[in-house]
Order: sequence, then structure tokens, then C-alpha cells
Amino acid sequence: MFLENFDPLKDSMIQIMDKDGKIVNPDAMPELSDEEIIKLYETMRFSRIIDEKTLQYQRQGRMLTYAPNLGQEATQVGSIAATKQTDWAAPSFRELGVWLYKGAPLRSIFLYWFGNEMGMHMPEDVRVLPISVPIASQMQHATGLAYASRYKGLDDIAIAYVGDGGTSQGDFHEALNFSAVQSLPNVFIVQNNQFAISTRRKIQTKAGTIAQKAIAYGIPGIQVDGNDIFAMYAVTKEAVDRARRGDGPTLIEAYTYRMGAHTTSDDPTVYRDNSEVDEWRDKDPIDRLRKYMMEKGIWDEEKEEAFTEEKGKFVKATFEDVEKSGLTPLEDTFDYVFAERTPILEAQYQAKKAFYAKEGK
Ligand SMILES: Cc1ncc(C[n+]2csc(CCOP(=O)(O)OP(=O)(O)O)c2C)c(N)n1
Repeated sequence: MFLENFDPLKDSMIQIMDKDGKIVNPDAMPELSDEEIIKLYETMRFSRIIDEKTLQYQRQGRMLTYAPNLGQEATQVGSIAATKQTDWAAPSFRELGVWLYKGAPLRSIFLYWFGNEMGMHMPEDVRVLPISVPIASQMQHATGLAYASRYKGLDDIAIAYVGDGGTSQGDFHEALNFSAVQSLPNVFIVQNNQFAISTRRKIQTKAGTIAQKAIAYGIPGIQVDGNDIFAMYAVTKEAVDRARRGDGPTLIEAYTYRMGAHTTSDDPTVYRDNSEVDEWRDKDPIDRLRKYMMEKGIWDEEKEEAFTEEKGKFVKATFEDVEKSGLTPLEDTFDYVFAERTPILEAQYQAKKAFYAKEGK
């Protein structure tokens, strides 16, 4: 419905539900049951509750660096909901909504942000790759997964997530080129949250939109309102079906906004005006779906309160449990790269150990 006709040089962003929760494109409304819509909403709300509480823990000095995804919940939950359980997801590092929808245990997610790599060891049936910190490297992993799936004669697809800044990395180009040439079962979601740390999207690429980049690879590219969960779901579903049919990859630019900081080590007030954030707060993806659900009579204040309370307690208990596990030993950082520490690693280890000793840690 969308992909065939969308011209990334001429057409504007796809939207199904506006910022007030009104359906503005009823013909395109995906077929979702009330239960499915509630699941989408609850996953987004859960993600937001985790984000808010984790920021508090970090500010209390109880958590290491954390990358919030405030404002990007619909981009993540809407797209991953359009895949099936056995499909693979290759996240960057900000995809809390993807982990939650896939069924990643919160304990594991907290463990990771607490510096314990075991947190990224997912249960067998949670097909999400570990966080990949080198920007855009996960794009390559997703093409590898898609290639393997086809080689094995499976119908699983691989969906990858990358930021707007990540589209300027060589890995992005290599992944799209390879996937397109091989017609692999991939879906590439660019979370265009307008920033790569402090660098605005407009000054890190000359392309008019990120969706346009697809033209050069000979694949469909489409720009979607990333704060509209129905649009994200509908367009991704089409791309997923296309990939599963053997028709190759799609590039989806989810146009959204990172309302929080890049990470807890960042101060966004240095490079952007609060009024800009306020404008985007008005387009909040969660408020939007809540308005729609309340209008439809499938959600109310009471449910909202009960859900918030229950999940808040769960987050607190899970965090406190992980907190008790303590920080991982310093050696863990150096011992799993090579069978034996190389001289450079050994020197780095000794330097870090001496630093901690001086700091009294
Ligand atoms: C190869 C590489 N270069 C630089 C960094 C440091 N770095 C971490 S996040 C980031 C910005 C990424 O921006 P974007 O791709 O837009 O994703 P976002 O953080 O906005 O989700 C950079 C440059 C890195 N992790 N990897």
C-alpha cells in the first residue's frame, strides 16, 4: 500500500494518527485487535516508566551511564510489533522498546547498564542481538543474519535499528548495499531523532531526507511519523512481508525526536533550546495513543494508575536486586577480548588499576 507508491524525493511523511490521537488516514489503519493495541501501549508505557526510574537511580549515583529513549517509544514498539517471534532484531543501544516487546528480562537490561555484559545474554527465544556500541556495526550483523536465514531456507527476517548519525558511517552503506544486491530479508529502521549527540541531523548529511538514501541502493525508502505507532506498525509490516516474500530490504526513516539527553553524561541544554523540546512534547507518542484508546473506550485513568503503580514497583524491585549484585570486577573488562591479555591491554589494565587505587575504589 505505501511502499510501492512512495517517492522519497516528492512524498511527505506517512501518518495515520495525528498528535491528538485522531485517525487521519483510515484506509491505512492496520488491523489490530483491542488486545494488540493495549499491548503496544503497555509496552511503550513500561519503557517510559523504566526510563524515568533509571534516570533517577543514575542521578542518585546508583547507576552507571544510561541512554534514555524518551520520545522514541512508538518508533521502536511499532516496528518490532510488525515482526514475528523468530525474526531477529539487531539494536544499537537505545532500543529499550524493542527489548521489552521481544521479551528481554528487565533484570538483564539493568545488568547490562550496570556494567555486566552477561546482561546481554538473552534467553534462547528472545532473538535480539547484544548491544553494539560501535555505531552502525549492527547493520552488518543484521545482513549476516538475513543471509544465514535465507541460506538455511528459513523465513525469518532481520530488522536492524540505527540512528540518523549512524547513516553517515561506512557500515550503513556496506550493509544496505550488500543486502540490496543480495535481495536479503532485511528491514532497516533509522531512528531519526534529530541528533547524533550534539550534531544536528541537518549538518551531518546533505541528503534532504534519510529515506532518500534508499534510492542509491535501488531499494524502497520511506519516511514515517515515528511518533505515530500505527504508521510505524503499518509501514514496517509491509516491509517485513516484502522481505519475507524474498523481495529484498527496505529503508524506513522514522522521523522522531530524542526528548531526553543523549546519555546521562550529556547536557542537551548546551546545544538546543527547551522550546524545541516542548514542541515535541506536544507530539508525544504515548499521549497520542492514550488519547486514541480513551476515545475508543479501551483505556481509562484507573487502568493507567494501576499499571503505573504495578510496573513502578516491579522496576524498583528488579533494580534493587541487580544493585545487590554489585559492579563487575575490573578484570572482566580486559579478560574476554583475547585468550590472553595483549601487552597493550595489560598496560591499560595496570593503568586503570592504579587509577582506582588512587581514587580509593
Ligand atoms: C564508530 C563509533 N564512532 C563514534 C562513537 C561515539 N558515539 C556514540 S553514540 C554517537 C552518536 C550516534 O548518533 P545516532 O546514530 O544519531 O544515534 P542516537 O545516539 O541519536 O540514537 C557517537 C558518535 C561510537 N560509539 N562508535
